Amino acid sequence: MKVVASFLLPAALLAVAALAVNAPGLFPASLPAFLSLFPWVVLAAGAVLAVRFRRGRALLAFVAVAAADQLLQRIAPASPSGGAGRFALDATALLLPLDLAAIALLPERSALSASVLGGLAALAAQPALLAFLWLSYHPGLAAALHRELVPALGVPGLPLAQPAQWGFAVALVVVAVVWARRGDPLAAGLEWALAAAFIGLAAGGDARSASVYLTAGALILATSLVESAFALAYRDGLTGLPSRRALDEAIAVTRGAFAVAMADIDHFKEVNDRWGHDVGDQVLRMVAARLAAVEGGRAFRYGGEEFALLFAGRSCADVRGGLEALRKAVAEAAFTLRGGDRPKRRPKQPRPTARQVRIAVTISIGAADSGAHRGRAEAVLKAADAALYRAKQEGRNRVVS
Ligand code: GH3
Ligand code: MG
Ligand code: MG
Repeated sequence: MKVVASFLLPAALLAVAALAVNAPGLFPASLPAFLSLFPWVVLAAGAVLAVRFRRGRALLAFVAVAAADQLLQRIAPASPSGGAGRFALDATALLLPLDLAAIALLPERSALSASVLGGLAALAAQPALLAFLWLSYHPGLAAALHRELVPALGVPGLPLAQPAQWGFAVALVVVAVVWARRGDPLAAGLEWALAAAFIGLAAGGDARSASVYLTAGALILATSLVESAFALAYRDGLTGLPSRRALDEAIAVTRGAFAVAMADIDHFKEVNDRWGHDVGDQVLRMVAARLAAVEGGRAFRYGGEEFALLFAGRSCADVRGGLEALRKAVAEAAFTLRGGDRPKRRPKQPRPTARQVRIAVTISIGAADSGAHRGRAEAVLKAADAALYRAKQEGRNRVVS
């Protein structure tokens, strides 16, 4: 799913954009009319999504792309080889990647925060500044934007001037680092939007075909926005496991028999009370990682310190051994806490530091299967919960089915 969202879909959208530019005959004759409306529809829908999902950075990115698109379409075609048109093209090709990189670096804020309004003001100031620079006529500046500054550091023969090439190179690296470090779907969308803008500007086509690529980039950004909202609804942010809602849907689409196990951390309140909530969170993550590795099943965070395991095509008898092994593995695991002074590399001779503590954690598990409940999901979950209750009553750290 992740691969589809972050690679296949963007690549497919870019491929369609490339076909629309290079082989318009493949499309209905109304393609040009569609393409003249396409940017407006995508950018407006993107802006609405960004405001609705409270993604201020995405809103800024749509505005930046829309502004670049308008500058290219309205000014660049007038005199593509020199004069104001050339200046507009060079300046846009330099500013757009730098703007998108700066947007990626911003912290996420809701669409109407002060920093987003500041960003909007900065974006609005850019065309005004460019117009001022052009009208006050600094020929040196216009020429510098188009010059080959260091012959060895550029791709010769690209229609994109060297400063813009550098802008794209810097932006692609910056956004890729943000993507890798924050695991941020919006950064993934921005990286693709940059790639699309680069193709559009470096392909040497007219402003209209550059616009097709820019808008395809904005469309990829909009899909990454939907993807991140989807992840919010179906994934638990703390443990990375799918959420209870995802479990409900997974059961609903399961055909045939299935088994469900409910796992609950024993005396977890005491862990919180004794070591603090942050340590409790770490324990939750560690338990979640072990549950996620269960064989033949999928783990979900059901809520609080309670997890669910779904085994499609299995009965209680089938999964009992695996659950027992899981319970044992958690009980025997030494949960070593990460303290602030924990060494980055494992020392040759481990020496306990003041903040290195081991906490004993156990889980109780209750399991039920669809056989006894004619497959009714709610009843199976209820039965697993009842079995979990019995496991607690019987002394915890055990599996009951
Ligand atoms: P039992 O063995 O009967 O399950 O006892 P327990 O203490 O685990 O159960 P109880 O339901 O009394 O307490 C659950 C605790 O889990 C209370 C709540 O503060 C804590 N908890 C729930 N969600 C989180 C979380 O996301 N992070 C942390 N740190 N604690 C959480
Ligand atoms: Mg508990
Ligand atoms: Mg509980």
